[in-house]
Amino acid sequence: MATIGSLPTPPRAPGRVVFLDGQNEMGMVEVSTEMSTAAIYLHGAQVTHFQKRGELPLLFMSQCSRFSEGQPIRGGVPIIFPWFGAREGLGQHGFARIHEWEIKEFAPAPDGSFSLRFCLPECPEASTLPAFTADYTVSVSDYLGLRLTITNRSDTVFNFEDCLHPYFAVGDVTAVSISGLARRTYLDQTAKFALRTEGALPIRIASEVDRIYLNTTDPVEIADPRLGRKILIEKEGSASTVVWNPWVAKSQQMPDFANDEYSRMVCVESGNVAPNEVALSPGETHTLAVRISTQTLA
Ligand code: TA6
Repeated sequence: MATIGSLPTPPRAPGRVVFLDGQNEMGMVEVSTEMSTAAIYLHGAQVTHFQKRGELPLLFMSQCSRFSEGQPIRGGVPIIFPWFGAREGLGQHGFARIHEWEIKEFAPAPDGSFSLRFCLPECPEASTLPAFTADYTVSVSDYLGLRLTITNRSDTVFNFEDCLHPYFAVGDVTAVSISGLARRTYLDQTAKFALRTEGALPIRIASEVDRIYLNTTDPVEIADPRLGRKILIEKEGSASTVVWNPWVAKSQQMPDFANDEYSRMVCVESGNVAPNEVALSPGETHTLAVRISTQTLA
């Protein structure tokens, strides 16, 4: 893999990797290949754009998103680590998504795709945790590949939650159906984490949905008849899947999200949450891998 310092110019590959200032002069990388384009902010190592050539963008980005220190970007794929949800006196969803990651390597592949590796530098919030390293690899191809690798560098067990939290762009959320979670049990965050069981039919969205499906390693598919596409989310190293749409009331409570944007997005997230949290032994490594691809909806 090439390293940034060793290449005076972007690699002579069919595609291009360009480093530039994005919104609010935040550092970002734009990747273009023959198959797709992508954009990744160093802030949170957050993929904010992915688009296969000839298709509409895969990911939703709020028009009201903040791009500022200490604030998460509202859209794309936030990295949720080392905890999911609220923690007394601490930020929602951990701190990985509000710090600037370092880009360590990028490499073109013979098939014209690119992979870029980021790492999370030392940060104050980590001082109370067992020593760890966090690496994140993004593969830009005719699919979007994401791999979050956590290594326990301490001599104690490191318990953490992780979740890759993509906001998918959809034509009309009330028209999509989500399959792959039939009969799974879930924690219903709209009902004080009540434990419920999903039915046999694909999930439809007609109100706020905020569900942590447990003990599921299956792929999930979003069928979007408005945009005429299916989004397939395959995963490894993940026992939880989260499905979220804020619907009307929650949208109005989010300052970095427009009131009507709920109809154009849905989150299907892959991770290890709540009882599925990871207990990583000293010296061990855990990888959460997600592969997101699209097909035309026949
Ligand atoms: O996606 C599940 C969830 O935990 C929802 O409850 C909602 O809070 C969402 O994450 C977004 O969280 P954020 O902190 O980015 O507003």
